Amino acid sequence: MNEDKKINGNSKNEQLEYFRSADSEDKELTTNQGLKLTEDELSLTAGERGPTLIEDFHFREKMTHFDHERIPERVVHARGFAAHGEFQVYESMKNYTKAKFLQDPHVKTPVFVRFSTVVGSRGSMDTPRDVRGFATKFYTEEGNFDLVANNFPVFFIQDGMKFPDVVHAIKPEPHNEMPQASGAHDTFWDWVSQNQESAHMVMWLMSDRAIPRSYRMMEGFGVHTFRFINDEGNVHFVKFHWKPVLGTHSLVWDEAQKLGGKDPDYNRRDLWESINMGNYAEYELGVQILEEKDEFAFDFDILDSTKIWPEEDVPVRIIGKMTLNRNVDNVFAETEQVAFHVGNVVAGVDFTNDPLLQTRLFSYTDTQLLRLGGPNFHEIPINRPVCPFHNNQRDGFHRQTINKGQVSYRNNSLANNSPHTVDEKNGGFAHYQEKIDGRKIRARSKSFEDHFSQAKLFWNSMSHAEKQHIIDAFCFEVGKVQYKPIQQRVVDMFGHVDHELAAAIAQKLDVSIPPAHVQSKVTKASPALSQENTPKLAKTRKVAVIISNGFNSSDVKTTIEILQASGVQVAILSDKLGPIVADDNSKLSAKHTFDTDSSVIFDGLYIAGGAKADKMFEKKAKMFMQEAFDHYKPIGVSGEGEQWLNDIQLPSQTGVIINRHQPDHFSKQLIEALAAHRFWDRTIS
Ligand code: HDE
Repeated sequence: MNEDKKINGNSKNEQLEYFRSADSEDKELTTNQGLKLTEDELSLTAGERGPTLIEDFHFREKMTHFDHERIPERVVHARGFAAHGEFQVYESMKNYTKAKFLQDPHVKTPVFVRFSTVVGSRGSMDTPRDVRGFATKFYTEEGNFDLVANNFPVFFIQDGMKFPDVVHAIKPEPHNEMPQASGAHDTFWDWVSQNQESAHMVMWLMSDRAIPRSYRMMEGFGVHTFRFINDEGNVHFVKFHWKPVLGTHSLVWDEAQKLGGKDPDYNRRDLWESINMGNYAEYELGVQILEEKDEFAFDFDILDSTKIWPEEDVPVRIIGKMTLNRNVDNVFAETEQVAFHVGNVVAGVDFTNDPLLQTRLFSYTDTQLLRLGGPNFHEIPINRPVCPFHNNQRDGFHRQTINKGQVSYRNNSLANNSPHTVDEKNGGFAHYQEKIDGRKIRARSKSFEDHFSQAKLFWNSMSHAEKQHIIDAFCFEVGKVQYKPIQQRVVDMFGHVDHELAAAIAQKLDVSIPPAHVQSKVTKASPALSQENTPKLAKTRKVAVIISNGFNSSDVKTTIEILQASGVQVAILSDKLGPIVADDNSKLSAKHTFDTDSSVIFDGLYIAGGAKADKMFEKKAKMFMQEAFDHYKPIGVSGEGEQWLNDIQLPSQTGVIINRHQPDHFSKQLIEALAAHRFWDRTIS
């Protein structure tokens, strides 16, 4: 194609603006052919009570469009939510890569990021136990670079040949389409127990990482080993990381399940509202870099996608920051139509022979051909590069460009329209010339054989609470399996990881405990794997301030002011919407009620009560308090709130803070408690 028409300026925003349709205020209603219409709500009939006529081209156009308004959902990662933003590198990465967007700290590269769950269908809930997709499209001046990442650093399988199998196993079972968005069923655990290479990934899946509190509080990992190549042609191995500025935080399982009903859009709402409020989602880009000579320096294979490079051994170097600062205008046009491809790279980034990566290179284009209906999906506004693109391709479904002239092939002497190739020195992409010498075989290297050491490393790195969550998750998921031999096989498999883990699950499932001597002998831990060691901030956390008529004005208002000054979001909650009258007759307006919201929506509670609270109010406030307590969340109380707290007699009181007319001190403690996020040392009865 020879794309001479400039779609607009070079920025992605300007480009999208070109395609954005204006609001229809004051416009004449027409058909898609431009015919002005006199009526749009009555179909054409033979008489007022007669049959509808096939002649009604307007009705048929409107209905045909509607009938075709869905496209196939993604076979995995169907449920997603996305936002626009920008990326800036902190310092030039010239020594390692020639990728232009990683050279100049002043350059802002537009990005589009789509977060997703993997298993559930497009209408499923946001908070199942699942891996999350974290796919970033960098619109660089040298073309699009897609970092199609997940929030776990490893994957289920080592070779993409098994991808259809693992996906078929974890998706709803085909005979009855159950369960939705869940691995808690026979086919998944049958598959796991027969594919020991999944052990490490399954540990992550059973951990708190699989139920993120927010897309803004989630790490991202490129998973595979890629290559960086600099101007001199020097090569390094590289792994990509996203580190959320707010730290990595999770829900608890009971909360995640309740949120599925109370607010199935919990994660997308969080991102949408945060961006609208100016609480932009921020992530730092990190790279682990290895010299080529160190390819074989580890006790695992760096081409194996079921392995991490422990951060303590290969430090993550932080090289830039991404800020998501703009919501989409139209979910279908942008989030649904965006087409990522792990093969969209720029000069300076290249692939390795990781067999998982190699197979992904086929799958992504293939899937878009079906989903987006043909080979021209790069012309859809969200997928267009911001730089010009020229080749002599034409035609095909949904072609937008009107290519002119007689010639549609390159190197012609007729039309003078042959785009010329570009050498490497001038930005042309040349594949890394890796020397390959081997037989054509279907086999896997012996260096991929150890499936349990890093699963054990992960286990060793968990805190006491995190380990308990993993045990609980196994008991839930495998407990739902109907076929007893599968449960035994799963327990036996994880007996090769850790005996304590396997024994705890075995007891709950009523299967045999595997022998202790089979467990992995690894004793090392990697502190970077535990969420206990993540940044902890109260900023953007959401607190329900629960008040009734007669609440103590000075306590509550000072507390709210201090919380808001530290970036905490405050939601006034009562038994009805509208003004709630304080003891000094001033008012606060409630925007939330016990009917509209639930404790699981909030990170913490401040229950101030009110002298005029009735029995029903008291009962509901106590229910909120008990549930938040059971979810290990911070709870602040004052006035009647303190009485109610005493009434419910909580077994231990860490993270419960009492305000006795010292709102300054109280607020400071509450902010610290919100930053701590959860109080795992509580005894939950
Ligand atoms: Fe994907 N994956 N994947 N994947 N993947 C897709 O592409 C595939 C893998 C990831 O928000 C599909 O457009 C194979 C690893 C994300 O639009 C499909 C294999 C990682 C997204 C596909 C993998 C990912 C996808 C489905 C094993 C983390 C969502 C729809 C060889 C590094 C992108 C689509 C979005 C989507 C294939 C494994 C990340 C079918 C064959 C490992 C974030 O092409």
